[in-house]
Amino acid sequence: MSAITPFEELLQQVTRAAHDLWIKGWAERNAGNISVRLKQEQMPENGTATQDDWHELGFEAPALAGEFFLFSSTGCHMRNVELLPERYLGIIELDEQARRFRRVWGFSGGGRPTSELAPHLIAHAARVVASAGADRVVMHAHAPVLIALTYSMDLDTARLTHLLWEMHTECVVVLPTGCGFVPWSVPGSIDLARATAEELSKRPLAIWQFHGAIGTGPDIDTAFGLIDTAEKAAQIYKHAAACGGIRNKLSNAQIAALARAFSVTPDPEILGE
Ligand code: 2HA
Ligand code: ZN
Repeated sequence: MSAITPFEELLQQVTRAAHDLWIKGWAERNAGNISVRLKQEQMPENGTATQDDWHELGFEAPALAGEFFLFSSTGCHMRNVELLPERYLGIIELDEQARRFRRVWGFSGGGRPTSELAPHLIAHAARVVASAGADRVVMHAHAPVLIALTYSMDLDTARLTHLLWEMHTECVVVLPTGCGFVPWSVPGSIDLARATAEELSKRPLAIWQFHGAIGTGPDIDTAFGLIDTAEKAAQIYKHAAACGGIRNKLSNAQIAALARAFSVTPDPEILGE
């Protein structure tokens, strides 16, 4: 029995995540996208020789110069990725100035990386610095209850984070630095990318107002798990509100006790509110 290669394993993880984004109800039509900054050992066995021209990014991400990324393709439906991974996924290489990219694997049928290329790459650049190189995954999903909160409440990062911490015991443990709130901007825009990166330089998860979540981490499971945990807290809030209103929630003292028990340090500015 031949062992699975790191590249094959990565493809399995990404196709599983794409399937789960669909099953969760977080990826209607072509919603959602995934990118992974590749380790050397995760490169495809058949190499990355390419005929593709270099394409201008329209921005620079110097922290990512020369790096390779696996991306979901623009327009792809997450529910279909597992059927044809080489069509709906692909690898891009950034040039040494991190100003241009070219396709070096996949995207068969002429696909291109996601329309959210700028927010993804600028998020990767922020997380490379914030995590000292550990974080490699950026995942975007239309998690509906988190999105609904941005319609029903006046939020900022502190209010959103506090609400999630209060409504689910897991939250402060999984997200001690909080969940960033990013005011609405046009999807895929540099404005959205820069505002997101500002939040992601301090915390691994952010919510785009009226749009969705963007989770990051060293691996697929971590990025997916952050979105899942925040969405679960938002669901609990929604269910409790529908069951007659929020009468009880975790207090600051309980949140602090959780943090001590699980050896995490909640953002003091947010816990203090
Ligand atoms: O990729 O979700 O935000 C489709 C989207 C754009
Ligand atoms: Zn989206």
